[in-house]
Amino acid sequence: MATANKNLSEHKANQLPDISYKKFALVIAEWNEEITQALGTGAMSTLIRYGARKENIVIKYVPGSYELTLGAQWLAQDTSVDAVICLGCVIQGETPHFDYICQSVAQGIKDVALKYNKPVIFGVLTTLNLIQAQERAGGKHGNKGDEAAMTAIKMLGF
Ligand code: RBF
Repeated sequence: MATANKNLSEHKANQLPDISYKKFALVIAEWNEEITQALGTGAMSTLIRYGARKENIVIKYVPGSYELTLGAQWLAQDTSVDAVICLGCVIQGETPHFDYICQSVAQGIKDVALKYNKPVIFGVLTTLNLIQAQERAGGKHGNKGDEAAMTAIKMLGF
């Protein structure tokens, strides 16, 4: 996930849609929980800050990032859900099958978005180590959960 050159939270305020009646679903992986909880907190606070109602945000947990796709599918098939935000953290140094997990999740999330024709956002950190993940979960590179939420909002204004 590029961080130094691009921050997906940047926007022109007058271009954002009214999300006060939009329904969001967050699916959060429990693996690397310290990180994914911080991503979830960032996503929630951004949705609320830009007008979403707490009662219109559902949060579901899956064991690991590999399960995000199926969790996203279960949420996306609910016609009342406008956008799904997937949050996870895969750390390369600690995960021999890093590439398999990352590729599967990236493809899977894209497939769900296309199948249900709604935003399904890839908010999965894929880092070399825990420090890089911390830097992107509320540290010096911001909070990618926040950016994932902003991406969902922007897509709803497409
Ligand atoms: N899930 C993650 O979300 N992040 C990880 O870094 C991660 N590392 C894993 C390392 C190993 C050796 C295994 C077996 C699983 C890992 N998982 C990780 C869990 C994975 O996403 C999934 O939950 C399990 O493989 C069960 O399908």
